[in-house]
Amino acid sequence: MHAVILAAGEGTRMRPLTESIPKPMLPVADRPLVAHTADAAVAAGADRLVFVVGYEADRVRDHFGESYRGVPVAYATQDEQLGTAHAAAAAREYLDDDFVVLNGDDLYDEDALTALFEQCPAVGAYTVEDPRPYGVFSIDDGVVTDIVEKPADPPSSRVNVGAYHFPAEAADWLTEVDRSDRGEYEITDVLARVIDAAEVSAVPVRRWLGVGRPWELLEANEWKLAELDRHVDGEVHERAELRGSVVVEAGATVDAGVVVEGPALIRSGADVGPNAYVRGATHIGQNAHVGNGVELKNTVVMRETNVPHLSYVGDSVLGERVNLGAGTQVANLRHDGEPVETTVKGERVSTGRRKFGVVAGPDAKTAINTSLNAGVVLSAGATTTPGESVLRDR
Ligand code: TTP
Repeated sequence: MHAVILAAGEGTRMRPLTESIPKPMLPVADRPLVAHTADAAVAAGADRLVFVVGYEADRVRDHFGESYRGVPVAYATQDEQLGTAHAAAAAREYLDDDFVVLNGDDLYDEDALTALFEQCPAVGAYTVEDPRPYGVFSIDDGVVTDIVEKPADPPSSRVNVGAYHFPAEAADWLTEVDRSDRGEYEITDVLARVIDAAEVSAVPVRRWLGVGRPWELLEANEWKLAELDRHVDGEVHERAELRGSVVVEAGATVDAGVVVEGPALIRSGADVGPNAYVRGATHIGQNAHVGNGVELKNTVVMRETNVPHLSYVGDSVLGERVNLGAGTQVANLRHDGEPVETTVKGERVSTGRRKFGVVAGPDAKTAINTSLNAGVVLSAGATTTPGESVLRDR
C-alpha cells in the first residue's frame, strides 16, 4: 500500500517559526513532525511513501532521502498550494492501486493507522467535545454516510483527522473536484464522492493532534517526549541529576548542578549548565546552549539557540538561533486565570492554555533583563532593549 503524505504546506499559522523551517520539519521530540506520520505509516505497513512537497521541499528530501526505514520514498512536487486534493493529485503517477493519504502535520496513534491500512475505503474518525470547528461525519453503524464542514449543528462528535484510505478509482477523482468556497481543491470533496460510491468505514482514532499553531507544537512535544525511553549517551557530570525519562544524546553535555526532570530531550551538541533546572516536557535542540541559573519549563528550544544566564522560560517555543540576554524572564500565566492569547496570522486568538509563554522567531535577540509578557510573539530577527517590558508583539 502506498502512503501519500501531504507536506507541501507553508504553515502560515506557525509563523514566525516556519520562516526558517517548513512546518513538516519542525522538531517534535527527536525527529521532525512529519517523520512521526511517516513512522506510523511504515509501522502500519506502507510499501512506499510518497511525500508531496512544495515550500522548502529540499528540507524534506534531505531528511528522508530515497529510502526510509527500509521503505522506498518518492517525491511529488506541488508548486502552488491549491488545496489538499490538488496536493494528492501531484502524486497521481504513483497511484495505480488503493492508497492512503495522510496530512503531514497531524499526529495519530499507531493502532489507528494500522486499522486504516487494513480497511478500504476508510477514514480516521476522532471524537471531540465540540466538533463545530471541524469536518464532521455522519456515521451509521460504523459506516460514514456524510461529511459536513464546520457545521453549526454537528451530526455527530466524530471528526475528520486527515487520514484516508481510498480505492484505486479515487486517484482520478482527485482532479475532478471543483474549487470550494475558500478557493481550494479539497480532498474532503473526493471523500464525499467515495462515500456516495461505497461503504466507507469510520476507523476510530484514539489519539490525534493537528499541529497548526505554535502551542500545538508544544503539545506535540509533550506527547512525543513522553514516549521516549530514557537513555544517556552524552556526557553528564556526576553532580548533575536526571530524574525520570530523560534522553541525553551522544555529543550533548550536562554540567554540574543541573537538574533535569523528564520527559526531556537534550539533543546532540547541546550543552546545559552549570546550575540549570529543566522540567516539564522540554526539548533542547542540537547545539543549543542553556547556561547558568536558567530555568526552562515545558519549552521547545530549537537548534543553535542560546539561553546563557539567569533566565526563566516557561511554556514557550524558541526558534532557531535565538539569543536571550541575561535575566530575560518570560511570563506564562494571566492573573485573571483566563487562557493566554497569542497572535496567529495577525489575529489575537486564545491558545486554550492557562499557561503559555512566548514564541520567538528565528534569530530573535533579547537584551539583558527583558521581560516578555505571556503570549508575545517576537518576529524573526526582532530585538529588545535592556530592561524592556515587552507587552506586545515585536
Ligand atoms: P493546512 O494545515 O491546511 O495548511 P498548511 O500546512 O499550509 O498550514 P497553514 O494553514 O498554517 O498555512 O494543510 C493540511 C495538510 O495538507 C498539511 O499537511 C499541508 C498539506 N497541504 C498541502 O500539501 N498542499 C496544499 O495545497 C494544502 C492546502 C495543504
